[in-house]
Amino acid sequence: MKVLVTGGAGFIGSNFVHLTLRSRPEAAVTVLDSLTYAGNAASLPDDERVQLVKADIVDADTVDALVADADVVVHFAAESHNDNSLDDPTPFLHTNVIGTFTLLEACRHHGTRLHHVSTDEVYGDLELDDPDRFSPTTPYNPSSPYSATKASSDLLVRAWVRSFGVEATLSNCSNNYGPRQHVEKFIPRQITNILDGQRPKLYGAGLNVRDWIHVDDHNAAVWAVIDGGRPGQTYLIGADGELDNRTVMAAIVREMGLEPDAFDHVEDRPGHDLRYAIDASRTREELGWSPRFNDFAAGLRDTIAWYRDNEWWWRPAKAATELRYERIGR
Ligand code: NAD
Ligand code: TDX
Repeated sequence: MKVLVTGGAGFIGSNFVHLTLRSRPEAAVTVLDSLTYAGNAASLPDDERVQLVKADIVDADTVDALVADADVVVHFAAESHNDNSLDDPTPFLHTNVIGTFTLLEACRHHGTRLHHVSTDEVYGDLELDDPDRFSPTTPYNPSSPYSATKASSDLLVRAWVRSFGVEATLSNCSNNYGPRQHVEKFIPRQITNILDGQRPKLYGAGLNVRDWIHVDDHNAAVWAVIDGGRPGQTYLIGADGELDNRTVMAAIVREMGLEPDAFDHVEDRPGHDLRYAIDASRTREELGWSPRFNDFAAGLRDTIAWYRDNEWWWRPAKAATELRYERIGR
């Protein structure tokens, strides 16, 4: 089975490639990735079953040739960071919207099976006490340029399924954590700040709730959708892992041996979504998937250990990331 993974040098995509090599002996993987600041060839396994093609997802000729040669395409490539999208939305339109369009056209021409990886942020946010969680019928209501472009890409996929019969599935997942996540994101930023002797940074009061899932659980669900998902269908992926940012910060600080108040409150993110929460019952019931990493404290401990042991991986990105945060005052 030839699997084309777009964005496979990023956080979730590279973990998907590792999982695929471990669990699918018949699979050969081609990664299409332009290696932006968020992509890292060193995240990929050194294995003859993996080939990296450095190309932009909007490069229609390259995308067409790679799709022609694939049995299935898994589309992770995206600009993925909300703070960056507030600073400059341009690359988000380019990659998330035009990139997804380019890939859809290639899948249409070659009749290739596509799985599109998306986010729960397309649904906007919830009140802290809202009894309902996001479900496949929740109306789209994105808040940031990032989530608006991901919502756009989802709608393009749905339209290409309906109008052109493209055989595509979609999944919308909650916040991932685990190894190889860029140091701009919440959990790795705090861990690497502490390893660097710098204070961690909490946005606003830290009351915002995220629904954490281990990256391997997300990727196992992606494989479950590829294997058993119905074309045109959307599957929500989450592990019932709601925690507010203060609680996650407290767990990191405690686990790394610091005093409970050893972090700074910094200016809040504009338009900051308050709460995400996923109802994954369709995915669980229809596909028989369930998360295996049900102990967040243990998963966090392993993630901290990974960053301690792999400074070579994150060090090159750290200074530039913090400079960018300094410029936007967070
Ligand atoms: P990431 O930023 O770590 O990785 C993105 C990858 O895409 C990088 O390797 C980058 O080089 C590549 N890329 C970016 N622009 C490209 C372009 N124009 N052409 C080719 N490659 C390009 O992101 P991630 O956190 O791994 O997220 C992967 C996907 O999962 C995204 O679609 C994101 O929206 C979605 N998602 C992420 C989360 C999360 O918690 N991180 C949750 C749900 C969904
Ligand atoms: O230093 C920080 N301090 C802080 O309090 C950072 C970087 C973030 N935060 C807060 C903001 C959010 O409430 O932590 C929470 C998580 O922030 P991010 O890691 O930036 O993630 P989020 O904005 O929730 O989006 C993530 O989940 C959905 C991914 O980045 C997206 O790609 C995915 O679609």
